Amino acid sequence: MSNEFLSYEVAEGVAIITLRRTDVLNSFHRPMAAELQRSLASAADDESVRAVLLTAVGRAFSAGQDLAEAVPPGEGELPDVGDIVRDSYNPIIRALRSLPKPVVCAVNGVAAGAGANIAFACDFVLAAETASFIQAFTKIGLIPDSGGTFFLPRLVGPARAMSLMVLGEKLGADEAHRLGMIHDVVPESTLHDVAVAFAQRLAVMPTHAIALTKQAINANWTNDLDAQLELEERLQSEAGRSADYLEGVRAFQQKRSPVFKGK
Ligand code: T3D
Repeated sequence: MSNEFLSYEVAEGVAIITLRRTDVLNSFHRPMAAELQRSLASAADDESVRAVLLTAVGRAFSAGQDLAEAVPPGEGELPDVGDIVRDSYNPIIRALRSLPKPVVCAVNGVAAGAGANIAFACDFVLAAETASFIQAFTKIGLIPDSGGTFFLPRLVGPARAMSLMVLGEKLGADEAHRLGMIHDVVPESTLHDVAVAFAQRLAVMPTHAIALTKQAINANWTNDLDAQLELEERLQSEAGRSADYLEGVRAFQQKRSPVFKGK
């Protein structure tokens, strides 16, 4: 797979996707969004991949939509920004949530607009101490997209979500962690190594059970209790038929560490 605006590599069961459009703070234009969509599809299809790490180089994780693409300089007809949301961001958010493997996002700097909400759609967010999150949308007269209006109220409650989304103030990594929006905060110099090690740890866990857990978490956002209990019953049956379940129990009985194959 050849990419121009990001890199994709697989090592030790982890697909590492690194945004590399540093001159515009890794903001997304259609070609970079398409490359991320393709990379997520590859990670989903590749059996050797058991965890995904999404990160970036430079001083930002992503400044969201490339505003030069959204509103080209000069005269002329404006593109329908709803088309950009449909083509660029919605497929990315759907891919992140349906990917049957854990996705770690390592936020190395500012994550603004769609950049922030792509991070919040991942399963685990690790942030550098110096990272920050901004719902930059209202500053330019837009509404939060990329799942922001779905994830943020669920992460922090509707009142706080409204403040974040309407006021568009910068939220530091420590505060995001304190509010329960992200998994952890680490010193900037260690972020990459910590994130790779964390993704590698996930990659030797029972991948299928993690995928089913993710499925149940996705469903909890719309299910009532009865529907969720029924889903747990069905998914637990499926997990109980996996080789990893047998291995987990055998390893426990034999007082050794399990060797999970992800199936
Ligand atoms: O199509 C649609 O619009 C619908 C989809 C919407 C999804 C969205 O994500 S909407 C939100 C879009 N993002 C923003 O509005 C954020 C804009 N950027 C900023 O607010 C700030 O740049 C940051 C808070 C992210 C960082 O601030 P700072 O002071 O650290 O950096 P800077 O000086 O503002 O930016 C550095 C360079 O990156 C600068 O270019 P220059 O002057 O060095 O040549 C700046 O223009 C460029 N840049 C930053 N963000 C974007 C960008 N270029 C294009 N698009 C950007 N989003």
